[in-house]
Amino acid sequence: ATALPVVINTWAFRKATETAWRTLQLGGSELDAVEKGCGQCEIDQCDGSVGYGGSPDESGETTLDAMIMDGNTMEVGAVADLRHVKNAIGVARKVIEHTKHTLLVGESASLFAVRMGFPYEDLTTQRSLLMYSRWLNQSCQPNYWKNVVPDSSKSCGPYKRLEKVSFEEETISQRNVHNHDTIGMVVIGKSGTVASGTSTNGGVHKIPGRVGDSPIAGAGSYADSTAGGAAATGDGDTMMRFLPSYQAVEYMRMGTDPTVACQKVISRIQKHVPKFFGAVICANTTGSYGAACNKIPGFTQFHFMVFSPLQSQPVEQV
Ligand code: SD4
Repeated sequence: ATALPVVINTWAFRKATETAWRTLQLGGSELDAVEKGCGQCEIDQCDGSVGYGGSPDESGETTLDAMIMDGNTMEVGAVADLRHVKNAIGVARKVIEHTKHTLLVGESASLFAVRMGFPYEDLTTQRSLLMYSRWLNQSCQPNYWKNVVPDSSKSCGPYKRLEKVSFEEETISQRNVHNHDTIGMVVIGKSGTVASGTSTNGGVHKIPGRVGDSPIAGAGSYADSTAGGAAATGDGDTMMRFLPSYQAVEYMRMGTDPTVACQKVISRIQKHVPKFFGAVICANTTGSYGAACNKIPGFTQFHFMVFSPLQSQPVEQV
């Protein structure tokens, strides 16, 4: 038996894994498998944190981040703060295929998507409207602000800047535990070709314009057919500063076992931000794979999915 091909993705998003696997079986490329696998989660609105109808921002809108990377050519296509288009990873794929750019953002990315034939539609659903109105009317937690105070009696802002700023330790809040579950996927084909991708609707009640780690090459995911692939999930505002996916791939290039590579990446971030919420998965070109997460209260186990010729039980955990 051989360990290739392999499909590995963050969280127990089984349908996404199966879709990627089936795509390979039907003769699709590794990039096709990543696109279809992550695209399945966009259709299924996996955990409410991928695709339309989730994570409304402070103005109530759902915006999407996604990327796809070809580990043979080292090309990346990505979209960030994408509005009104559901199939974010599909648009990311068109960025690779039809442009010399790597990353398109905001409404301009939506216009590009429309030119590529994607429907322009409302990403709001009953669920996201309800989340938004609850947030406005009840808690109105300013999840992503610091060193500001409400300018009015309403605690959801507008905010004004505090002149004298105080140091705040990064703490775990509800925002980063379990409402924040990107799909990140690595596919390695029979011949060792690596592709990777991500798709997410980012953080709940984020500040409009916020872009996370998911569409950033080396942060959200990374693929290099001479070493392996990796993908990350978690608090993107923290994780994107460390390029965890790039680092995991570089460790594997040096011969580090995939599990150890993921652990080293997590502990490096943890040294600076002890309570960050996040996990990394990776696989090398022989089909060995691994994962690690930062174990914090409320997040002591991380589930991920693996499909390979050696795998009978796809859900794994660390
Ligand atoms: C983000 N990393 O936008 C994404 C969210 C996520 O598990 O991965 N949650 O920060």
